[in-house]
Amino acid sequence: MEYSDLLIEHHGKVAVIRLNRPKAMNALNDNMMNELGDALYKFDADPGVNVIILTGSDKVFAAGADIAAMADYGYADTYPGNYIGRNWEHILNVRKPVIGVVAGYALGGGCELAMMCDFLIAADNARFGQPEIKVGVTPGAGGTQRLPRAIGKAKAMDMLLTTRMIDALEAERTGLVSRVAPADELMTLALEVANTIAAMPVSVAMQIKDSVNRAFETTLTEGVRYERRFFHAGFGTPAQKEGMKAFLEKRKPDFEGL
Ligand code: CO8
Repeated sequence: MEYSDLLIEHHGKVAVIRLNRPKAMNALNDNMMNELGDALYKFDADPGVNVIILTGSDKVFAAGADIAAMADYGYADTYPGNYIGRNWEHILNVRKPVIGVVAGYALGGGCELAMMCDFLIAADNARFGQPEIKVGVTPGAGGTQRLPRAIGKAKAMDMLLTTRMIDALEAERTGLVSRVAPADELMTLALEVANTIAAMPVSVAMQIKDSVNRAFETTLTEGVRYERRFFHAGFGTPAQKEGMKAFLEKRKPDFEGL
């Protein structure tokens, strides 16, 4: 598939997907979300890729769903037409780690898409917000659910009801992003982090991702039981053999293809 709204780069075992509708502040529309799903599934299945970075430009990650595209929608286009559900959430099916790398605005659907990544690294110019109320709708892709889980109810309610944006430092302080870098060093840091993960056994990275996500869907006891199954099963894998042998032999492990 040729992409018109995405740019793709490869850096070793890291695939970078860049949202690219510069004239519309990377507003998310059907075509972009279809392309994004295609690229994500392709890299998830590619043995040459261990980690995926999802990013935008240095000015904007995404300024939300495309308001021009949806302004004239009626109910028939939304619930029966499965707006959002039809192509927005492919990212949630990706089993390899997906790092969201945010510079500039991540607003509305853009903030929701960022929150669907496994973790976020932000530039110091990043701004996160859920301004949907200002265009007369609620968030529709998880803003009212993932934001309070990420930063707590008080901050989330404030952002959702007043449309107040938070900057990168507040996002880091409240746990929405894991690291912040100066804007001109953002991709260097993101690739460093991604390459660190890419050098680990990809099968274990997938199991960790699966287990952490399970923590948000189940009880503590069931979550730990889920994790324990992966831990036990690990002893039947080459990754465990190589990892522990390398430690005892005081050498770097080689997890290539594991
Ligand atoms: N949709 C469509 N076009 C947009 C959007 C958008 N969300 N955001 C910006 N643009 C366009 C502008 O219309 C403008 O186009 P033009 O040059 O043709 O006039 C161009 O991008 C540049 O934008 P600005 O001139 O406004 O640039 P500024 O630097 O002055 O401001 C902002 C940047 C602050 C990002 C501002 O553009 C803005 O507030 N944008 C809208 C943010 C917003 O309200 N987002 C929420 C949208 S609703 C939503 O996301 C619902 C999510 C539910 C799930 C979605 C499923 C698909």
